[in-house]
Amino acid sequence: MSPAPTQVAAGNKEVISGLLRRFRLEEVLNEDTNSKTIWLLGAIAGPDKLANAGSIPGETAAVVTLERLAFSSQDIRSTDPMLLSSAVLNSGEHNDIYSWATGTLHSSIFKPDTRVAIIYPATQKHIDKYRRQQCKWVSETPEKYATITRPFIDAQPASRLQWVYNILSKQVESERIVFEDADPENGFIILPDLKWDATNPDNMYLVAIVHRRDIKSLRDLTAKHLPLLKNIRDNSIVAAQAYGVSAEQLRLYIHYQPSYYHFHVHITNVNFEGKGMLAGRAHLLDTVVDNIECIAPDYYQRASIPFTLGSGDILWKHWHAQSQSLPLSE
Ligand code: G7M
Repeated sequence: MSPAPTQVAAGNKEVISGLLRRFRLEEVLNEDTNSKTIWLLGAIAGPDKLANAGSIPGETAAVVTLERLAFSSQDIRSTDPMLLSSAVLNSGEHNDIYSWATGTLHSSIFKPDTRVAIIYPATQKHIDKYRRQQCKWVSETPEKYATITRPFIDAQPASRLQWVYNILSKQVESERIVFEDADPENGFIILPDLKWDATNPDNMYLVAIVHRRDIKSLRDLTAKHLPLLKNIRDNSIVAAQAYGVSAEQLRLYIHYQPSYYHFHVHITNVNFEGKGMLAGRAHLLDTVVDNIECIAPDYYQRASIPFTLGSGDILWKHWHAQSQSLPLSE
């Protein structure tokens, strides 16, 4: 199995700086003022100097995510007491007891203020995922799952999961692993999600990726997977403790539909809120365990499961074509 050329190894500053310098902006795909994030589509000229990649001639699509980092209460309290007095303001208003301004804080300690993520080369699926799009609601019966969703899942190229296999075989991100149970049936790796820089526990975001490769999604879970699910639940607590996050601060959930059809569980600080935990996508691990254990061992094969899809999502195009009895072009 060859290492993935598509994701830049974390911490490889030179490679990432090189990619950013060569990035030519084509389109702002989306922006979110709440999370202070912007998603950019552009092109990067080859040849490329990624460690494990061959030369990529010409220009190739790339998606860059820029996210303003949150303030850390720890820094404000202890590490950098001069933070507020260092403020250089460029505009301001004052009215009675109210004052406000914009400006820049100059920390005495160098602190990054932006998180950059690059997907390069980006596929059309990546571009569609980040482009602003309308949300569509789908109610998936077991029959619709069998005729629409499962064939779509089975048609996913194995290369989409290369990043997962690279983590499981410790070719990348091995220094970020916080917990591993190596058992091939009930084992998994827990590590920080790429969306979290592993510094501020208030927005802790870990992901547990199972070693076994035969569970594509929530739909495949049955009573025989209960030991695995409970194992993840118990050891998420252990992993979170490494960041000072206690059991009652944890929110564990599974996406349906996920972006990647290799079973994994999201482990987040309950104080952190993001789009990934909205109804229509996130299923709490506790509820999943209960449904299988207390309601029916084949609950997820018998249930109708509603979910949302973006209008640009290829799976939505399959659903739409079916409901209109249209032939599929993809
Ligand atoms: O939506 P879904 O349940 O498939 O979520 C997959 C999760 O995996 C997301 O929260 C991604 O941010 C995370 N993720 C995706 N990639 C490509 C990576 C990666 O290379 N490393 C890590 N640590 N997390 C990833």
